[in-house]
Amino acid sequence: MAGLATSYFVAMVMTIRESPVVAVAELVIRLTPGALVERAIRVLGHHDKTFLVIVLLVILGLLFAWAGRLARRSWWKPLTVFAAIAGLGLVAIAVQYDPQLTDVLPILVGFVTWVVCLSVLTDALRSEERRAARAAAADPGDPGDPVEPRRPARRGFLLGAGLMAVASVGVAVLGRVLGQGRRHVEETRRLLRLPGVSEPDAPSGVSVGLEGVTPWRTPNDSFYLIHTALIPPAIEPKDWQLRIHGMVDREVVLTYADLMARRPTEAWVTLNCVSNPVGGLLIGNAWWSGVRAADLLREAGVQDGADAVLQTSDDGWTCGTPLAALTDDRDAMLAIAMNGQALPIDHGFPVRTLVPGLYGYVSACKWVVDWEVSRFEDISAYWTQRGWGELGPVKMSSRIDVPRRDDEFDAGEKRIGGVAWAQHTGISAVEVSLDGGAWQTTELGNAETIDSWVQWSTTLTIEKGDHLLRVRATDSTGLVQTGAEADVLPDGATGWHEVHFNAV
Ligand SMILES: Nc1nc2c(c(=O)[nH]1)N[C@H]1C(S)=C(S)[C@@H](COP(=O)(O)O)O[C@H]1N2
Ligand SMILES: [Mo]
Repeated sequence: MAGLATSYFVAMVMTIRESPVVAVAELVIRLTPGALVERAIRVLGHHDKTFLVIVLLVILGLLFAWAGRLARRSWWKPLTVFAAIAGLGLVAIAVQYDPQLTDVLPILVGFVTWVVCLSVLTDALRSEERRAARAAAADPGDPGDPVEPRRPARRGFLLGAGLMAVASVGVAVLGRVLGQGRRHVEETRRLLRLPGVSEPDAPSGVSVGLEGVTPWRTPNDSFYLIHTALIPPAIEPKDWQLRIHGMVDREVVLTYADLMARRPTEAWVTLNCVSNPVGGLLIGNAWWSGVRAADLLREAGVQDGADAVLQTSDDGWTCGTPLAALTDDRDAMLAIAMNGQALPIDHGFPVRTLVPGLYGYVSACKWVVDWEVSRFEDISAYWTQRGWGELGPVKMSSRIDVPRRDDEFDAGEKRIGGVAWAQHTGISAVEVSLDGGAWQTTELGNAETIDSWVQWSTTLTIEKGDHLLRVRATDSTGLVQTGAEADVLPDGATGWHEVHFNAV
């Protein structure tokens, strides 16, 4: 019970999913022949899932009882039973729609709870059993029935089990109460209609049409996620406010309704993480809709001498953003939508900041609630306190998506491709070099804006054997991407992405 309760708690509080037991019920429904499911629905109406969950709980209860009996003689046999149950839960979670890494947490926490509670409750009893067995072996006249455990051990067990039962109910009820807020926010988010927010398809010509090259537009559910908060804040739009204060003439307080009432500014923008290694995947491109930061700051009246805005998230995370990047013509925004949908909770619902050309850690504050106009010398922010650079402009880079590392394919003509970005400057060329040979130009997909990545591709004739492919970009000012390797710390990686592959 305790393990079910803690896993339910974690699922309720940290995710927007049901408990793992429900995932197993859904798996059972999926694996049941359609005709049988239909008949069950006819008999049970729409309580079929509830019914199935109750059946599962009864089965679990029997398995737990059996594991408890096994615990009399062995510590590892019951653990195997629990591990098998947890394994089933993992399978059920892995096959559900859009599984996330955090969805595994309820299972882990539940399993650890089982291990700990089982050992706390049964260790003393097991040594009693062994004592009784020894006594029986020493005295052949003894009928061999297990002796009643000594009273302290028994009393301890009953007390422990009782406490755990009470705590389990408490944990489950608490999870339900806390989880409801989060689910309500998700429901509100799903039903939001945002006036003026559009949902365009990727513009024509941006794709080079090569399978294996990352899609030009990154869908919300596969967009990379980075945040320090263990549990992303769930904020009702009606409770959200942004306070703009500090070195301003007039303090401004904005509500979500205020943002919705303004005509949104919209743009394709690529978001980069400073921790993205050369060739890495911590980058995505989306259609963002929101309100121009420059307009808001003008309304507040920024005072002379200010050069930074200290942004604070509802979760306490902070970042210092260069004021110039928020007020120049790049249309930095308070974003409310991503690819035409209200921001997903994990991506900062209801409101986050988005600044083309700056790494996320200095600019893209999710669940943003406070802007303090200030000076860099007077502020310190989450990552800059930890040794990361203050300004955080995105460095030009390029990546090979096809072929993948250690791919093997037939020698001959081979189409290759990938992506490149020089955010807020623009890419003018992408070149590749095979086995250290001369740099050859590639064809670029349409560059819809200088703030998004571009796709590149070309066809190479490849001979049998091992090969090394390198890529480098040139930006619109003529600057060629450096091959000098730098680590992601303190302000972003540099170097050429290279891929080994084999032609047969
Ligand atoms: N509140 C908050 N906002 C944050 C962060 C964070 O840890 N907390 N991480 C930042 C970093 S380092 C990046 S790269 C981007 C990632 O945004 P995404 O998770 O929507 O892709 O968010 C930024 N905004
Ligand atoms: Mo990041």
